[in-house]
Amino acid sequence: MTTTIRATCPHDCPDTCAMLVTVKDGVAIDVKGDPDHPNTAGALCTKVSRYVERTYHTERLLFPQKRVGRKGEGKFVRISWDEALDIIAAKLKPIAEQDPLAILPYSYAGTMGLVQGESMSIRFFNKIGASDLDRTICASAGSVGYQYTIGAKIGTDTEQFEHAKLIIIWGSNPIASNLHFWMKVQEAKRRGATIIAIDPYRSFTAEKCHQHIALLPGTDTALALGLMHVLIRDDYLDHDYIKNYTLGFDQLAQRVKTWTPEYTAKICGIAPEVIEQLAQLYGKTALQGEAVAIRLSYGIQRTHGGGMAVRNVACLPALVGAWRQPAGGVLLSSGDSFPKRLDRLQRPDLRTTSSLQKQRLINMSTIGDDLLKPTSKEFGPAIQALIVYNSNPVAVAPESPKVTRGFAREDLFTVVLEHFQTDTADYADILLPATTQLEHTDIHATYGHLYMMANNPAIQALGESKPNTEIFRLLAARMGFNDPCFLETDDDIAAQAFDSTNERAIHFDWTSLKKTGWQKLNMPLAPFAQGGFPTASGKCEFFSAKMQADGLDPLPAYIPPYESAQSAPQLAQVYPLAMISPPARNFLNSTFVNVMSLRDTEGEPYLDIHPQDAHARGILNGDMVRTFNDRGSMIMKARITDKTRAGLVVGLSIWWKKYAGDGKNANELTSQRLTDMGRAATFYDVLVQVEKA
Ligand SMILES: Nc1nc2c(c(=O)[nH]1)N[C@H]1C(S)=C(S)[C@@H](COP(=O)(O)OP(=O)(O)OC[C@H]3O[C@@H](n4cnc5c(=O)[nH]c(N)nc54)[C@H](O)[C@@H]3O)O[C@H]1N2
Ligand SMILES: Nc1nc2c(c(=O)[nH]1)N[C@H]1C(S)=C(S)[C@@H](COP(=O)(O)OP(=O)(O)OC[C@H]3O[C@@H](n4cnc5c(=O)[nH]c(N)nc54)[C@H](O)[C@@H]3O)O[C@H]1N2
Ligand SMILES: [Mo]
Repeated sequence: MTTTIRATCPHDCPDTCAMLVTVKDGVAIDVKGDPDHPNTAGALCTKVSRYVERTYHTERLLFPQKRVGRKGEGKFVRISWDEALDIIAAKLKPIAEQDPLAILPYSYAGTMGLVQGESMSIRFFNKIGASDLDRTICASAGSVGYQYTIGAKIGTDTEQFEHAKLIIIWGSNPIASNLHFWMKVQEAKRRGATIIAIDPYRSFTAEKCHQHIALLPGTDTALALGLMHVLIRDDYLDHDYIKNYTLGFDQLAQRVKTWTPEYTAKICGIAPEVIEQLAQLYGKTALQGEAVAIRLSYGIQRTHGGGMAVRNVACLPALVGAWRQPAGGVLLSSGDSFPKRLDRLQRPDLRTTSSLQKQRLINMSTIGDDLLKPTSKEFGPAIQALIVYNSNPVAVAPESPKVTRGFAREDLFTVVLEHFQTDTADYADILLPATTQLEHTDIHATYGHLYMMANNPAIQALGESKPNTEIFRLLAARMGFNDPCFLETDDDIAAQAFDSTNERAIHFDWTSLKKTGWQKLNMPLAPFAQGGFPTASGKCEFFSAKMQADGLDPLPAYIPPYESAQSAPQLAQVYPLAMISPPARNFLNSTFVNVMSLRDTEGEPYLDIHPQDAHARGILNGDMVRTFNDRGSMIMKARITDKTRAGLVVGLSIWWKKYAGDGKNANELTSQRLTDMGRAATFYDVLVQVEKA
C-alpha cells in the first residue's frame, strides 16, 4: 500500500519546507516538496532530497550503547534501554543532590521542531535545576542588533521579494542556505530587478548577481555608516517617514558626518565609488516609489561587531521609507512573528525557588573553556555531566582543540542522543539512538517565512530508536519526577505550541494543522508601512536608549574585527590572512557530511586562496596546505581561485573531523571571543597563516 504523509523539513535553515513523504508498505521511498506550499513550491534542496538515504543509512544508530574504548576513540558495546537509563539516572542523581548546576544540557538546532527541540528536554533540565545553556552559536548577535533598531525579528515577507526593484543580498548565500528565497530573487530578476551581493567571497549567489561588492570581513558596520552618510548628504531621504516613524535622526546625521565614502572605503577595502553608487541606487529607487529590499542574513554577524553590523543595516530602510512597500524593507528573520508559547513548552515554573536564585548560564560558544574550568567561586561547580542532543559540538563549536580536551575529560559523564556516530558521539559514555523527522511528531515555526508547519510521522521508529521527547520522559521517570507534564504526549505538546488567542495565530489548531500541514500567520503585508515598530518608542530607533542602558553606544558605530590587518597589525604580521568558513552547499552545518552522495559532491576539505597569496607562498593548485594560528592547525587541499580576495582564505564547512585527512576541521582555528552584543560566536573573525604542508 502506498500513502503520502505531510511532513516538514526539520533542519536549521530559513526555508522550513513542506514535504510530502511517499510510504510504501511501511517504508519511506521518496520525499518531495509540497507543490502547493507558496514558499516550498514543490522543490527540495539537494540535501533534503536525500532524506530517505540519510534515514535508512547503514550507519544509523539503532540501539543504546556504552563506551568501552578511550574517550574519543568511538568504541562502544550494545546495551539495553533499561541498562542505559539506569546508568544515566545513577550518575545524575548524586550530582543533582550535591549541586545540579554541575549538570549541563548542550543542544542546538539539529531539529528546529518545537516538540523535539524545545519541550520535554528543557522541562527535564528545569526540574533538575541544571545549568542553562546560552544558545548563542548562530544568530544572537544579529538578533539583538536587529531588536535594538526594529524591536523584534519581524521583516519583509519572503513571498514579497519578487516584487522588489532592487534586492541587496547582504551576508547571505541563499543558493546554498536559503534556496527558496533565491527562487523569489530569480523571479524578481526576470521582472527587471537589480540584484547586488555584499560578501567578501564570490559565493554561488554572488556570482549570479548583477554586482558583487567584496568587502573585508567584519566591515559591514562601516559600509552601512558610509551609505547613511551619502543618503543624508545627498538628501535621498523620506522626510515624512523619518519624522513620524523614527527616533534620533539628528544624532544619526551628526554621527555619520565623518563617514565619507573615502574614509569608509579604506576600512572596507573597496572603492569609494562603489559606496556612492550603491547609496544612490538605493535612495533613488526608493524615492521613485519602487520597492528596495535587503536580505540580511547571519553571515554578516559572525565577527566582533556582528550585532552593530545588523543594527546599522537595519537603519537603512527607514531613512528612504522602504518599509512603505510590502516588497521593501529588510528581512533578517521572521522568527518573532510567531506567537510561540515557550513557557508552556519548557515549563520554567518547574524550577524551585532556590534553583531560580542560583541559576547559571553557560555559553555554548565558550564550551571549550568552560569544560576545562575547575570549581571556583566565580564559575561555580565544574561541569560533571553533559547531555548532548540536536548538536555536534566537537565539530561545530569554536576553538575545537579546547572543546576536544574538555570532552576528553575522564571525570566528565557525557550522554549523546544522536542519529549517527558523529565526532561528538565518539566522546559519549552513553550513546542513545534518536528518531529522525520521518519517525516522530513535531510542529515548527520558521525564521524565513510565515507558515506554522506540522510534521506527521511517516514510518515506525527504526531499530530501538526513540524520539528525544520519549527519551527525556523515560529519564524523568527514572529520576522520580512525577509532575504531570512529563506524561504529556507529543500531540499534547504540539497543541500548546502557539498562542491561539494572539491574532496572528488565531486559527491555530493542532488537529487541523496536522491534516493541512501548514498555515500562514495573519501578518500585515507591509508590517511597518505606518511605523508601529515593536521598540519601546514604537519607532525605528536610530538612537536607542536601551543600548545606552545596556552600556553600549546608543548610535550606529563602527566596531572593528578582533583579528584583521587593520585592527590587529601585530598579530597580522604573524598571521596575515583572514579566514572565513561558511557552509558548504551540500552540508547543513555538520549534518549530511556522512551521506555519501553529498560528501562525494563536496569532495574533501578545500582552502580557497587567491592567486597572489598562493604565489607568494609557492603554493600550486591542488597542493596540500597547512593553515594555522596560535589556536590550532589543519591540512586542506588548496584551490587557487579569484572567488576570494587577496588576503582572505575560505574553507567551506562544517566537515566531520573524522572525514578529514588529519582529523581536524576549520574550528581548530576559530576563536571563543564573543560578539559586541548577544554573546555570540565570532567564526568569521580569524587570522591565520598558510604554508605548503
Ligand atoms: N546548505 C546549507 N544551508 C544552510 C546551512 C548550511 O550549513 N548549509 N546552515 C544553516 C544555518 S544554521 C544558518 S545560520 C544559515 C546561514 O546562512 P547565512 O545566514 O546566509 O550565513 P552564512 O552562510 O554564514 O554566510 C553567508 C555569506 O556571508 C559571507 N560572509 C562571511 N563573512 C562576512 C562578512 O563579514 N560580511 C558579509 N557581508 N558577508 C560575510 C559568507 O562568505 C557567505 O557567503 O544557513 C542555513 N542554511
Ligand atoms: N567554522 C564554522 N563553525 C560553525 C559555523 C560556521 O559557519 N563555520 N556555523 C555555526 C552555526 S550558524 C550553527 S547554527 C552551528 C550548528 O551546529 P549544530 O546545531 O550542532 O548543527 P549540526 O552540526 O547540524 O548538528 C546537529 C546534530 O543534531 C542531530 N539531530 C538532528 N535531529 C535530531 C533529533 O531529532 N534528535 C537528536 N537527538 N539529534 C538530532 C544531527 O544528526 C546532527 O548531528 O554551527 C556553528 N559552527
Ligand atoms: Mo546557524
